[in-house]
Amino acid sequence: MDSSKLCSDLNAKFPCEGLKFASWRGGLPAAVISNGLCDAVVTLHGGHVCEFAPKGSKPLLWLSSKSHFEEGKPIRGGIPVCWPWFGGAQQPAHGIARLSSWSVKSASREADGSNLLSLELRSTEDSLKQWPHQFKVVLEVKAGSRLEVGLRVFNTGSSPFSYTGALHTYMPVSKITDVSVSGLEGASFVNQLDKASCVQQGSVKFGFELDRLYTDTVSTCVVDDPGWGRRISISKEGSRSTVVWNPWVEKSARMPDFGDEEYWEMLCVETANAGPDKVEVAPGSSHLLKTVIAEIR
Ligand code: TA6
Repeated sequence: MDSSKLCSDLNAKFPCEGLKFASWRGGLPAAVISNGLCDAVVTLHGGHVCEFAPKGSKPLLWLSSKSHFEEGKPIRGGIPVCWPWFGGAQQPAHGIARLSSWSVKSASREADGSNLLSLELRSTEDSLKQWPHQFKVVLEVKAGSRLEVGLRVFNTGSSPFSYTGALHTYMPVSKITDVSVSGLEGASFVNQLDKASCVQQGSVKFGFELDRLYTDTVSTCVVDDPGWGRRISISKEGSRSTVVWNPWVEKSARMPDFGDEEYWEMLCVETANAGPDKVEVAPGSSHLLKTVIAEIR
């Protein structure tokens, strides 16, 4: 269906103050939110929270200037939904959810002035060929003075399944070598570049390719950005692993949808179920992975 026709049908079906469906970048149908507390954009492609900025603040999410905005390709930035696998060991990398077209389940304005949007993805004959399990996944986005994103995975089949995944959050920073990430002090991590097992000493600092899977941690992380005089907290539920990533020089140059110099202005702190933090869901049960991103005032 043509994007503008779909959006007008969605606006008729889900009338909602502060939230309108519209054709966004690349013509992708998206929920465009502007509710006095924040501005945000969520595309149906990938169930992808692309933009979020509290009113009067710089954005808390980062998008590459080189990102694709088309079916079949992941969006580079925002919060990619990595599911039902995390990483590139299986193709497509980071799973099928971020390449799928999600449907709208509900849209509402909450009493606190925020907007609540629920998107849904269900198993299909095609998805069963890529991942042989029946599922329903609901992405719940609460956009207000802070951003809450929950990924609830339901097992709608008759046998247990297990998966890995992440809410792969990209955030803007003033200058990567001037910022740090706290909250992971003393946590064990696997360096994804050489698979070495390490323990985090002090806060995480940047100045080289950094790709770390922190295991057995439920901590809230804080990005401390003195250049912009701000701190961003990333708290979580349903997750015992956190991934921190900055591609630095060579990896940036290898990614066609990432500017060669963009590593200076971004980092990822990802709320994950990755590595040993694999999730098993029994038939009829569900698991919630949730991240809350807020500016610390
Ligand atoms: O979360 C870090 C990571 O796994 C990196 O290894 C890098 O591959 C990044 O994800 C982006 O993956 P993508 O498939 O989106 O290019």
